[in-house]
Amino acid sequence: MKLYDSAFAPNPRRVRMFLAEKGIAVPMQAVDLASLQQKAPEFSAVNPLQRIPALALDSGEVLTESVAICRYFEELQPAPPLFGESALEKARVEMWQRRAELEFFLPIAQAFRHSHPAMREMEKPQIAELAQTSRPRAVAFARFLDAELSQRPYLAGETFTIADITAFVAAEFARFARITFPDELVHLARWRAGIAARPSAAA
Ligand SMILES: N[C@@H](CCC(=O)N[C@@H](CS)C(=O)NCC(=O)O)C(=O)O
Repeated sequence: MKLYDSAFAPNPRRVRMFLAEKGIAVPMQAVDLASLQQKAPEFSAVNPLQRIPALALDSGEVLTESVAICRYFEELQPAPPLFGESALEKARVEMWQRRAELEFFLPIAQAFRHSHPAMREMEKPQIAELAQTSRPRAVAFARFLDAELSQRPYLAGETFTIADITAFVAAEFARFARITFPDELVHLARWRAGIAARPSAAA
């Protein structure tokens, strides 16, 4: 088994955090996005979509999509549960995971990809207006998260889940997209500080 990874990219970070929470070690191979190694024939043979992370299994099969890779490890090693346990918990985690990904991670990624000079070769064409409209979308969702996090410690309830990983990694990445969250979002700040203090945040 081998995980194709990159130190600074947010999607691989989600998988590294997830593995750290589980205490699972997987051999990693770095893919250098800056030199467009993901588009070279060698990596394109691994993932024709030319994106990381990708998990190559011993059978030769390759899993991509960060959440699918995490789901695989959750099934292999259920403890600690990061996708919920009861029917209702699992549905809540799914709801928050999708909200975090579609309403928060995506606009932050779009703002970065469509404005940062380093992304010129990866995002063609770069659409400045898309970056501009994505920033307020991300901040609006941060306000919503703040209100939700005034009610409970984590997005999906009392325990830390993959939804927190997705939203935390997005929030951390926001500064590279020149997005700042208002100081008044104190519940969001409390939640972020708590997750930043977890050993997995350093993974
Ligand atoms: N939906 C995929 C997205 C993967 C993705 O976009 N990865 C970025 C790094 S964070 C990438 O490989 N970018 C390379 C490129 O755009 O050429 C997932 O959840 O894993």
